[in-house]
Amino acid sequence: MIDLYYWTTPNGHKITLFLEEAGLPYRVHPINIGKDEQFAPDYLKISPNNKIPAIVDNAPADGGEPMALFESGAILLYLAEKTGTFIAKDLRGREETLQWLFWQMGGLGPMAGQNHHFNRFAPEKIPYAIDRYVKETARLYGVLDKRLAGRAFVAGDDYSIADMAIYPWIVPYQWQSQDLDDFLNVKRWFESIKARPATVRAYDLANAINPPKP
Ligand SMILES: N[C@@H](CCC(=O)N[C@@H](CS)C(=O)NCC(=O)O)C(=O)O
Repeated sequence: MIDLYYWTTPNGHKITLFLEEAGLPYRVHPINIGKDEQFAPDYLKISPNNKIPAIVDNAPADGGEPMALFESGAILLYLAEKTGTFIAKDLRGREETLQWLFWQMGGLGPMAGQNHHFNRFAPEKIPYAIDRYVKETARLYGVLDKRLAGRAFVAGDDYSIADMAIYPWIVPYQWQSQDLDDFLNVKRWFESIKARPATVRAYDLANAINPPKP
């Protein structure tokens, strides 16, 4: 059984996408970051960077004590290795997957996150910051679009942890002032992941935990 410490944000969705695809049993512990629950001392023992997501695997492969993990990319890789799924087994395929996973972790996630902040949440509208992050997000969408030309998924024919890391950051494309009609390969890939039964279950769970405000 996996304990999942979760809130309904893109980095949280990455892990429910995996768990739903893999059919691994898990228990959700909502950590409402809007109420600062990520700073609770007990949570910091699991997730020292005071962010979601985090997991505790109660049955790690080494047979030892329950194991806590934080950082969504590290969690996805851990779960892929634990189950032997959603990462290619051959050297080249595996490295393709990891490069795009790290591209999301180091590029798309942080840049789209700043985009959300300055475009949507900052109390003051700062045109320089908005312009910078909208343009950088568009550049990254362009990189992804090129990568997806002639490929079903970012690492090739198979859906992988790289797609699971990227998809939740494309879901709020309108918050990021992006138009999927400008990125037709991304649009096709996006629609195919959106329709997966595991994706539907993951987002239904999010809506049940934190219903969208009218
Ligand atoms: N690099 C981290 C980023 C995690 C992250 O930024 N989580 C956000 C929600 S998407 C959070 O917990 N924010 C609460 C805070 O910053 O206090 C990861 O990928 O796990």
